[in-house]
Amino acid sequence: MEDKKIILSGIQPTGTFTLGNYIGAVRNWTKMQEDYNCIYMIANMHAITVRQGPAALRNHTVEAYALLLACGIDPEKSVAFIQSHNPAHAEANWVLACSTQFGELSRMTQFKAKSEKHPDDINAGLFTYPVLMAGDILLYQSDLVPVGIDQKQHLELARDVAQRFNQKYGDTFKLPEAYITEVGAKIMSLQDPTSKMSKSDDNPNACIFILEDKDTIIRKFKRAVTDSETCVRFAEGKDGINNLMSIYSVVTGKSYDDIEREFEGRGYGDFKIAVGEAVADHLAPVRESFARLMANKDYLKECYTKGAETATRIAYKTLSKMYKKVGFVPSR
Ligand code: ATP
Ligand code: LTN
Repeated sequence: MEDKKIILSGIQPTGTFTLGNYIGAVRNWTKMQEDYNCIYMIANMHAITVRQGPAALRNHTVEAYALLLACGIDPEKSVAFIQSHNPAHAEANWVLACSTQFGELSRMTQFKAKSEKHPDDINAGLFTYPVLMAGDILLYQSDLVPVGIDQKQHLELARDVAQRFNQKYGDTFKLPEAYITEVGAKIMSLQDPTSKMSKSDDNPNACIFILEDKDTIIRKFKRAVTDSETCVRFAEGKDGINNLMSIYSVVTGKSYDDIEREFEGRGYGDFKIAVGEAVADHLAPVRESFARLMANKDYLKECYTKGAETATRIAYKTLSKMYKKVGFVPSR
């Protein structure tokens, strides 16, 4: 790999990507491929912290991989792989867990939210999830981690764990930084604009899935919850409209001022249709490319096998350093 900064990020195969995943994460990943050494991962080990049917997980994993490529990740330029194909992740997880405190994991808001959502399955994996994630990042000596704002707390924990390990055992890990864009770092639910748009939302109208057809996308935007005003403007308390404006801004490249001018004197109805159309048109090439890729599973397999080989080679350099530092005796 050339001497460029290292980017790493991951996405869970818990369902088709939403517009939130696309705008907050994957869209930015594609843009970084020229200037950085990029490593992107389908985090299937993270996904089983919440119950997944085995067949669904298998399908979603291959689909998520195809979606990464369909969104523009080029497997020739970036390393794109499936987490469970690289055993270093599970191994690093254990060692790092022994440098992570119970108290700091207890403070993770995602753990609290997911425990509330699944009170009958508050498993240990859900609790230690951020340790696995810290390993994902630290194994590759990543400089930057492009994520949506919901992952910021996990990133901070990864830095703390790395720092603690470095202090205890000597310099081992580079300290990673979160890379979070200003617009689109948190796309909100279309039905409850005070909560995050999430793949696993029970209400299908709350989410735009990036493979949905144009009519469905427009219909969902038409039903989006807004407020009782009629003026399209970005302002405090107008969560629904603010959300639609940031989506429209990202897919069209227009500023908030441009958008306010464009819709001056026009109602929310017109604006919602315009957002729906712009989003559907923006996503059309992704849908087409996804269909082509899914018709060629052999090619996908070739790509993820190769990705896993490269990822494993890079990660084991760090893992063997970790093992040495903590005092594990080498087998030969
Ligand atoms: P789940 O609902 O299963 O927890 P998710 O939709 O939150 O899934 P993840 O796989 O956890 O998706 O996240 C993948 C990436 O997408 C992360 O970088 C995350 O920060 C980002 N992301 C997720 N939802 C949003 C959102 N609504 N707005 C912006 N970024 C998001
Ligand atoms: N936890 C992340 C997915 C993820 C990730 C990572 C993101 C797993 N490993 C490493 C960045 C870096 C999420 O989006 N829920």
